[in-house]
Amino acid sequence: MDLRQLSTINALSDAITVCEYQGVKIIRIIHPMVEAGISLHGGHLLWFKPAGEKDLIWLSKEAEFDVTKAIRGGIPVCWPWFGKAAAPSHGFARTSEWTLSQHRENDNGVIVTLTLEDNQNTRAIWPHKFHNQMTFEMSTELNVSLTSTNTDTQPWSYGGALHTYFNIADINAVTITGMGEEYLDSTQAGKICQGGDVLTFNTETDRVYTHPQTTIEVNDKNNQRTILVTNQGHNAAVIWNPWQELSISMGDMANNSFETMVCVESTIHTPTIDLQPGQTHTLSTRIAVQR
Ligand code: TA6
Repeated sequence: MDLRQLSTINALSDAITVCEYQGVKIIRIIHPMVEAGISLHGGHLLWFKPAGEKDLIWLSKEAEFDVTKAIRGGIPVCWPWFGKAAAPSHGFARTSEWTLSQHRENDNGVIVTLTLEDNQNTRAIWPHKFHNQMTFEMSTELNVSLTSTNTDTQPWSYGGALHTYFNIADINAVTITGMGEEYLDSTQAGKICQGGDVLTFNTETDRVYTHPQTTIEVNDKNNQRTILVTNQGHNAAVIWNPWQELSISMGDMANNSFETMVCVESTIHTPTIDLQPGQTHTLSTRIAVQR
């Protein structure tokens, strides 16, 4: 199914419509500067394409749209923990229903804001009160920010990630710089390792880089472009490609689809962020193309 061709169930403005696929509501943006789609299930950006550019974000052709599962590809919101720190893996934000709270547009692009607050389901998993706001600023660049507020009477702490899947021409020709040298290797039980200045791929790669530069550069050589990923509010950058064997084992990824994706994630890993009642923290990622 081409999600971009779904029929409209509600037009919010000239550029913004709501459509639905298998019970999942999608905010669809068709604007002279940008095309994008955002699922309310998960508060999850699905596609992003500035005018005249190839898609920047990868979405699995086998992605499952099921309100009990996370969507494979796009930008999953991992919150309030990263990975298997607790269950479910990567937290519950990516399988929760978010609310559209604001949308604005002008000649330059579109801004969409979604919110997620604690409810009976979230408190059964994680017993805290919170208010989360996701803001998507979409123009020639994409700026995604997740602002978390402690609305409880007790402090709590959180981790997570904006787990962006990038669309690349060929993983064998991709190089990444700016991720720093030290990483925890998740394929070796989190062993602390030192890498070089330039990361290339020829096997499963699952790393938590502990001292990334503010901007990480993904050289998508066969698309003749460099994707600049500028993160803030993070303390790590996770880089992931499952390679062939793991892709084959995953029901929501085509067997060879690892060749055209790589994740570079704005991550709160260790330490997690402590928020006192009323306090706020923002995790963000800005994605731009340089030619
Ligand atoms: O961010 C990397 C990672 O944590 C990997 O370990 C890998 O499992 C990936 O995320 C996908 O996780 P998911 O729960 O979406 O299958």
